[in-house]
Amino acid sequence: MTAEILFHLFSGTCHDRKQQVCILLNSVEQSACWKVTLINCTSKVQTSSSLQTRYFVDHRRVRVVGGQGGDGGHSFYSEPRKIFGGPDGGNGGDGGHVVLKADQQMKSLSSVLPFYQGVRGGRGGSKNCYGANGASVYVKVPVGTSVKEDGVVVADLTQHGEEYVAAYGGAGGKGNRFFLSNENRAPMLFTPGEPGQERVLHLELKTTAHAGLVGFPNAGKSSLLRALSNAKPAVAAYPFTTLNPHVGIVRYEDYEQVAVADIPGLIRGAHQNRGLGVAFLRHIERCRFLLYVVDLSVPRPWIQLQDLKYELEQYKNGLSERPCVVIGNKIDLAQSRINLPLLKEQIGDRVIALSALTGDNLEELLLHLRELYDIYVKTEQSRGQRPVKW
Ligand SMILES: Nc1nc2c(ncn2[C@@H]2O[C@H](COP(=O)(O)OP(=O)(O)OP(=O)(O)O)[C@@H](O)[C@H]2O)c(=O)[nH]1
Ligand SMILES: [Mg+2]
Repeated sequence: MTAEILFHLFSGTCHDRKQQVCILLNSVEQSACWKVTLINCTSKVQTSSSLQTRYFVDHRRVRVVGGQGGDGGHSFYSEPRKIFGGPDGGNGGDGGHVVLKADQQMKSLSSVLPFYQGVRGGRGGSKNCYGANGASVYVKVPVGTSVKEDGVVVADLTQHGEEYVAAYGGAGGKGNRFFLSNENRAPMLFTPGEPGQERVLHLELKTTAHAGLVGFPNAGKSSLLRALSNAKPAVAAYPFTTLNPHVGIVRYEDYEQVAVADIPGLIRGAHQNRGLGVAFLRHIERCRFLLYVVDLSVPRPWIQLQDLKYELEQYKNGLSERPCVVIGNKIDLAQSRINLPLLKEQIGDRVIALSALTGDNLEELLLHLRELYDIYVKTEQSRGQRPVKW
């Protein structure tokens, strides 16, 4: 019976496991032992699901410290027939560097930690043995990461495999053998290793995604990203459900992939840090084209669009001029169907009316998204630059 229960416990999903255990517990005599197993299983479930939540991160502040150099050795050679063999303390090894390395597998800075310390160099030993150099610590960052120090760009990692030494390790100290001279045949002096370089760097991704979903809270941006891609941002009927950007990938039949970012909702005055503030305008700035999502069911939806463009323009001149398309969401609602012609009339531009909830007319958006992407790729190529591919 024990083996049977354990088999059921560790097969299937965690949620299933709990259910299976509950069912089995009804059929088996409940002992303290089984209760412990159940509690352990539940706590594991909670830990793993909280670890799985990983947001898209496009800027990070990192403190990097190179490894400390190893101390010089201090010893004198001695053997039975050669008691005063002279100084033989070797030099310490150099401390390891902290190196940023562009990797095309990385798409976000979410795995970059706030602090990195290089490996310490080894201490110099006797018999003129040098200490081992500390190994370099490599930090993988996405291609297109720009490194800033005190607001000044110090490196741009634009190619796969490109490296930037963020912090140099300290030099190793000198052992007492180094100080041997005609004047001093038995030097007692040795020096400690130097500390590694210490810096505070700001890493920024130049591109958050190809397309950014820009809209007021509750407009349905997250619902739309869920409908377009495999991303699963939270959806709820209250404002500011999304607090961090999410990136979903839209896949086309010819294997081209378009990255779409769900950016937290903007409100009037966002450029003055109202609502969730200017941080999210910065994410929008890093999108190549914009998808304005307007809730068609609210009265006078064109006001939302005007406000959004105004906020973008206030944040950065020309930002609202990026290639864009207006998406009228929630067309499944009766009020939306009344508002749609009014919106078209007011803005005099194309509006893709769809429903993220029911999936109505998503195809039109997918086709237009691909057109915007193709234009972006051609523009970059004509400028002699490589377009960002996902
Ligand atoms: N009827 C209808 N409801 C929708 C549609 N799209 C989204 N909703 C609802 O609108 C509410 C808000 O949707 P979200 O996707 O969370 O909106 P959001 O723009 O991401 O909101 P924030 O994260 O707060 O900025 C949810 O209750 C959704 O179910 C739609 O096409 N039709
Ligand atoms: Mg959202």
